[in-house]
Amino acid sequence: MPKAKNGNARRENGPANAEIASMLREMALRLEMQEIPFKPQAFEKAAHTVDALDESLEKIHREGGLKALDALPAVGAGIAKRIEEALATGRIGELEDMRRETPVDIVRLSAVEGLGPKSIRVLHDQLGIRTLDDLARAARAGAIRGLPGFGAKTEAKLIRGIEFLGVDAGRLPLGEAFALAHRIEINLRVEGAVRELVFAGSLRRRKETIGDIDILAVTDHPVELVEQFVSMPGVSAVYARGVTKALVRLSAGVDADLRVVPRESLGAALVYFTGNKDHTVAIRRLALERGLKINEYGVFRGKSRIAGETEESVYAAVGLPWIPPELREYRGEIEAAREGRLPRLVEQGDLLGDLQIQTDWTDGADSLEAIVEAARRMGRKYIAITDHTRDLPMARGNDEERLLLEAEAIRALDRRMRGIRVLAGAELNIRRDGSVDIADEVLAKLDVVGAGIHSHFNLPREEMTRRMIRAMENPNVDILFHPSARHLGRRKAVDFDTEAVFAAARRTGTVLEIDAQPGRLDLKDEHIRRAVEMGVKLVISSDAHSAAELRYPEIFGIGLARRGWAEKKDILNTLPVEKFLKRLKGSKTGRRAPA
Ligand code: DGT
Ligand code: CA
Ligand code: CA
Ligand code: ZN
Repeated sequence: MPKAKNGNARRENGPANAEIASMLREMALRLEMQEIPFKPQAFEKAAHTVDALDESLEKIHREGGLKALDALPAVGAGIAKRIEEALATGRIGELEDMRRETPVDIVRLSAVEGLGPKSIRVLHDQLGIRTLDDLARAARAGAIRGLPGFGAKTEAKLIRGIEFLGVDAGRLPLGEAFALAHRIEINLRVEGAVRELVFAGSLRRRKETIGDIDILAVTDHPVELVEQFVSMPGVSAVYARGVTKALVRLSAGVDADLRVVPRESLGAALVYFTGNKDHTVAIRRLALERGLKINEYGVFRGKSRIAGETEESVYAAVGLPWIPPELREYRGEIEAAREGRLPRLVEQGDLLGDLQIQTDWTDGADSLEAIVEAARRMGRKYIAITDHTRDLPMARGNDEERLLLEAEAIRALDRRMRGIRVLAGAELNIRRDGSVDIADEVLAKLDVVGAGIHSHFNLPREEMTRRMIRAMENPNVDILFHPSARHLGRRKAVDFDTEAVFAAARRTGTVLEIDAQPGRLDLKDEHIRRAVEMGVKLVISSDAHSAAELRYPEIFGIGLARRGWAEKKDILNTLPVEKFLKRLKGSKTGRRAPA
């Protein structure tokens, strides 16, 4: 096997290999969980082989068929067949069956030090543990120590192991919390007892993970509302209930906190319960300086209430303009408010375009026509279709020929459409060395080119930084997609020098993406803020793989951008299409569509 480990060797193996390797690894874990002898080791070894390949499995298979796969070291006929299946369909049927049979998150669970597949099976069968969160909860509740083969010591070790993983087991990604909140809202509004219902806390601040869901309600029927809340579907335990408040556990693994507040206190309660704590403590300090008292019921001078019905009134009482919730992290927003230099944050409704969308030409679920029609109906003025390219055969990535075919289809559709401009684009793969997987002369024919990291996530910081900068130096790469390549709860951000990368974005005129997929949220808030400070331009895009996901920019992207202090002028897809295209570095002659 050619195992050129020196960095200069040209490497073609992309994520396809990595994805197949992880499927094989999961097969190994699951076979081990079933206590099947020998096979797990075979799959594990094959996974190793795949990881170390210098060529893509797709290419090996294309050139040499099943025989060439079989000829790989440690890959026998059975495993070769499964690799072939994965290449053709993106999945291994047997693996899917095993996942259905025992629906445990075996990959993340087995990452916990001291926890192997056989123990995972016991934990699943005895306690119904499926996820890392389940495990953390059971261990902390002392539910594990009684199981056969486990003791208090093992339990303590598991807790340490979970903590070491750095996964905050108690927190929910924003996207999941949002979906839950939406269901709660529907349940609470159904009877009509609610006059006002608002989410407060970290959810309102749009933080990327949520500890618990805080809800404020105004109602004339508090008792009924509390009753409705504790008995809604999805409540697994009621921790506390009173006349005006209740705290429940949801089976999704997070708590929800309801408080009924008087109408005239809603603003004060919102300020108090939106937080964050440091922000509200600072507001209270300002009140004290003015001889005022502030709490969740209002702002008081002596016994008289001088403000509290609206948030504006509360901020005004301490001499400040209203501060948007996304800024309330005690990161300089109070000084900025006092000095009249709060940013004029980008808003819902500002976005005219969407610059990253996949269709069923590659791994999207919907056809080009369906996606474009959905985007038009939701009011987008322009969208770029950016299907995957060659190095992602698992996603049926386009080679040059197919990419140009798709671009033709896009242009034909664009000519037929009214009210929306459809741009021909691509989502390229940034290779290990910073080159991209589509030839320049083809890229020059597209309207918008994005490139992202989909492989080699673990390069050392300097190499990663060089790689990203080189990709941005490509005159045809307009946008760096999901710059840190993180996948929340699954893959951490790649290690890169943000200062150097943002400076290069500025210098080369490369736009950075705020990817609004709830599993990505990439760039993240602090990075957006720094990029904005450095004068880098951004776009907020959906990274949609289906029509329903086209809403992600409004649901998640805008909030994220606002947490990064981004204004409308920082976000290029608030511009009309012609102006937008002019701001792309690639918008040179020859880039526009030949009629
Ligand atoms: P989370 O739930 O961990 O994602 O974060 P938050 O910010 O939602 O925090 P949470 O749910 O504990 O409390 C909601 C808000 O209530 C918090 O942002 C500020 C306010 N709050 C809670 N406890 C205190 C407190 O002890 N003092 C003050 N000033 N405010 C508090
Ligand atoms: Ca909370
Ligand atoms: Ca709370
Ligand atoms: Zn991508």
